[in-house]
Amino acid sequence: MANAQSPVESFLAAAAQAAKVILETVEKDGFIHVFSHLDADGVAAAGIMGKTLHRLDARFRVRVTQWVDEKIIDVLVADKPQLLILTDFGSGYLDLLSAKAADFKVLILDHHQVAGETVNNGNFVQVNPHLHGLDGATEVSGSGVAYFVAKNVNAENVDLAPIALVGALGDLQDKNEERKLCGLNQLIVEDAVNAKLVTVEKDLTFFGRETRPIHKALASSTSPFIPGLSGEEDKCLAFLASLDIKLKEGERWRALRDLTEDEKKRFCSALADYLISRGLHAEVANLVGNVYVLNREEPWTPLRDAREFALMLNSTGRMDRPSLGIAICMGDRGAALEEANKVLEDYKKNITTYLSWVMEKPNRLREFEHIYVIYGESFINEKMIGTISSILVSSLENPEKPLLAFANIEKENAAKFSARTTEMALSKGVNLGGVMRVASEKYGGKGGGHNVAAGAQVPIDQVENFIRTVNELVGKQLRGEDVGSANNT
Ligand SMILES: [Mn+2]
Repeated sequence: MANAQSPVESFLAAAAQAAKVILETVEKDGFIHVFSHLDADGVAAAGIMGKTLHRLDARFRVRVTQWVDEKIIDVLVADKPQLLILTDFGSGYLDLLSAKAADFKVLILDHHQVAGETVNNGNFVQVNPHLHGLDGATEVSGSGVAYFVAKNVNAENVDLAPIALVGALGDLQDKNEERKLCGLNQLIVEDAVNAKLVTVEKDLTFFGRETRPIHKALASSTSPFIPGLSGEEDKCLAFLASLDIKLKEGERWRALRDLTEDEKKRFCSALADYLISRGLHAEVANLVGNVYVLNREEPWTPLRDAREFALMLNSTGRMDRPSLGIAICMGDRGAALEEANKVLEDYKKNITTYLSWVMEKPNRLREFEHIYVIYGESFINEKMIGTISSILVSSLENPEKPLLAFANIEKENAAKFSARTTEMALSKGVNLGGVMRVASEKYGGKGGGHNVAAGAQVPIDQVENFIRTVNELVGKQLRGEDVGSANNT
């Protein structure tokens, strides 16, 4: 770096520059179009931007979608916004944006790997940790980037810090010791704690530990995903009974917080044994860790625990109801929350159905030399494929192999792939962003992403070729060979 700024300082300077663009646009009463990704992080980012613009009394509109493509950009620029803000995606589509939107003011607030060039006419401002030597996979999420911009717009927006943490957890950025958030995320944690909005506790990381019957909390665990227990309340009941843990106090179901220290120890060590007996050693570390409690939320709602909040946002995006998630991020606790609760329940049912479907027959989850592949084909909804691979990646027998999952997108005659890597594969040099880009482009598709999580879309008749190539490329990376980066410049 040419100047003496630290990476964090130069990132924050970029966020301040983006804030200036927003303020200038609002001052001229310009129309602003916010466009965001539909996962939990993207919905959180949309909520943060929505709230920020609402507070400025700006004229704006928010839309959420699964990806950026030519058709979508055509629609966006047809609105003739004075400012187009992309959150939680955009950096992977710079060439496309430069070709289609060069005459528009564009803010890209993203944390994905950067691909292509921004048009050099002063119209584009990009805020992305990768441009400052910071890791976008673990140190800050899309909603975190949006948060730093929002905070520069107005210090009052510090109250959106909890939403940025929800987004980071939704993107699984807590893959650190004791499931802590680190890097720029840690700065957001400090903001939230200082404002008394969030408390950080160390406990079992299951959802509903304050409110839910223990067997239900256990059955709803997807991080870790515990084969044989996750999604299976009956088996969880039997498991707890075998540990001699009382489930009820009189008529009332006990929650995890009601367990005595001794019971909690017994429960944890039995779960650890269970995971180890299934070869899931790495998951033991995920049982206990930092829990992020949103102090102002009602204890019996899913919004109280930041990870569960993230699951709810994800559910609204994946079930085609992202406006509910955005409304909740912007502060709605009435009808939107009530409706989102229903969406969340449906979503959980879907996940359980898909997971048991995958495990039911061996040809649905196939093992190759260097990777696993879930053949979701037309059974798994393509919007759920990323969720399913995130849940299952750390539960497979060989922790060295990344997991690919795909589902067909019938109307586009394409297959959508989602890839997730394990910590072990990552430490041995696997970078899925590069693999997905190189392999998909070879077969007329497109792809890219982070080193730990990436995606691709390929023509349906090229699925087998694509899988074969991904398997080869991952093998090469494991041998230390370079296969090309996620960035195609
Ligand atoms: Mn994200």
